[in-house]
Amino acid sequence: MIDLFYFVSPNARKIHMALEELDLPYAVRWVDITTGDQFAPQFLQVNPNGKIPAIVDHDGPGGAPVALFESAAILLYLAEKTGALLPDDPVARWEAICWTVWQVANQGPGLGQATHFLKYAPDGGHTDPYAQDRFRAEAGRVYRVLDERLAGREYLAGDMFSIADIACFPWTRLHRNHGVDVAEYPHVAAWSERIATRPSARAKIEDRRDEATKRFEYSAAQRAVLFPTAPEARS
Ligand SMILES: N[C@@H](CCC(=O)N[C@@H](CS)C(=O)NCC(=O)O)C(=O)O
Repeated sequence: MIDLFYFVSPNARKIHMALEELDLPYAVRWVDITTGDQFAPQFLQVNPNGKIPAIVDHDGPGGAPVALFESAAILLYLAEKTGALLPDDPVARWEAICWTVWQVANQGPGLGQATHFLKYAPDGGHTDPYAQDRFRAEAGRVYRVLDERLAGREYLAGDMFSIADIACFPWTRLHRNHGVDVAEYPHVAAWSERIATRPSARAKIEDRRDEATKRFEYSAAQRAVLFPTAPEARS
């Protein structure tokens, strides 16, 4: 059994998709990152970085429990554990790994900042046009790079659906949040629609957020937890 430490987010959705693709048994452990569950001592033992997703595989290497964090590491772990979702051909395999790492180093951070400054920042970010312009431009770059890679390919590593596709797909479903219309990137749009038909992409986890949080109408207290602007107080 695998514990999936989860909140509604494209990063957590990757791991949910991978577990569904691989048909591995899992239990969802809800971590409300808007109220600070990610800083609870018990959770920090699983992920000292205080972010979801994370997993505990109770049947880890040698049959012992293992805790893992960072979505790329978790995807690689699950692929290695099952011998699936990575091509056997060494070149295609390393291509899949490159695009998985690209996602966590480029697509996730760039689109995350675009979402922040275009959608969540105070006053809708209008007080900070530099940040909005900067990350709208970075979002455009990220979609262009992905589009060029997908031209003439069904999936990021070629013919085979892999963890690289699982890593990148959930973010592209949120293109409007990035100041982007995915239709302007036709290869990304077609690939994303193809993946959206997979049962793993349609699988649902109960959304335990309240209605205001679902609309991303965060209270001052939630903003202080999620978007701190002062250095951490250390005792
Ligand atoms: N590089 C990490 C990013 C994880 C991440 O940023 N998680 C966010 C949700 S998408 C989070 O837990 N935020 C809570 C916080 O920063 O306090 C990964 O790919 O797993």
